Amino acid sequence: MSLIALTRAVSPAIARCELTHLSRAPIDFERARAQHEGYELALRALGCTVQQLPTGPEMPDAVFIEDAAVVVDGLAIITRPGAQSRRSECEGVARALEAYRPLAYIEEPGTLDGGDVLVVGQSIFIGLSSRTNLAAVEQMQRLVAPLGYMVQAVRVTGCLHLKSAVSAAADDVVLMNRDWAPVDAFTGCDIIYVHPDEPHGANVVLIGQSLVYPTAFPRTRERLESRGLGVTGVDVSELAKAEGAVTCCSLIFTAGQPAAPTLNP
Ligand code: CIR
Repeated sequence: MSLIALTRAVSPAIARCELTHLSRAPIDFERARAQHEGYELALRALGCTVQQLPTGPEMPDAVFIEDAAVVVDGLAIITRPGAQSRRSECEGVARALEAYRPLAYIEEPGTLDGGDVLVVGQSIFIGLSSRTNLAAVEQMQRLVAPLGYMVQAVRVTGCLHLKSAVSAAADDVVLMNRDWAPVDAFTGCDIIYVHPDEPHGANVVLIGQSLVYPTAFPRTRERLESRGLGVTGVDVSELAKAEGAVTCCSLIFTAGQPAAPTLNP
């Protein structure tokens, strides 16, 4: 089944990005662009067809495309990002996704960033953060329940998004910083903890059985590799200054929908 990775070019205005937990540091645009290209190369090497959307100076954070939508089997949900400055990103992402999925929308008073949505099998964990509220969790629940997904809200503290604290590293395995999200929400999963010196290391992209992971976290990478997980390292240090990690730079999904089950074989 072919995998699409939707990405979005780095905005020339990335220096004006939103920041919540980080102090502003100068971002080298050309370097950020080159790192983003390296990230896209890694996705291609792991079998994704990369489709890059254009950006503009009016959307400084557009490269973090994950926040504009959530794609599951059978549906793409266009979000209503918690930061007002990011809402204009959604239209272009919706136009790209309608080729692959029926669309649904998070509506006012709901706010939701895709970075707060972690899908593990049929479970969807949604972070209650400074960007995502309970109204959006309830809307998500109504949208995905008919597709067989279970939604669980998880309180996030000390970081921007749920996926800054915990992300999927394999089927039923998560990589986690236990200071930023409650461990007991993930009792059904096998948990790998980030190295204590690398609190920002809990965000990893999972493609099939392979991982794309920042080179900035070598000690946590060792923990992943010692569990037999294959890791491709990417340098995303400039994007990290904009409070981005690796999952946020793509929306990865199957192009074709799984065939309907055969009822009478
Ligand atoms: C923001 O604050 O919205 C951006 N500067 C960073 C968003 C990163 N998104 C993500 O991790 N899903």
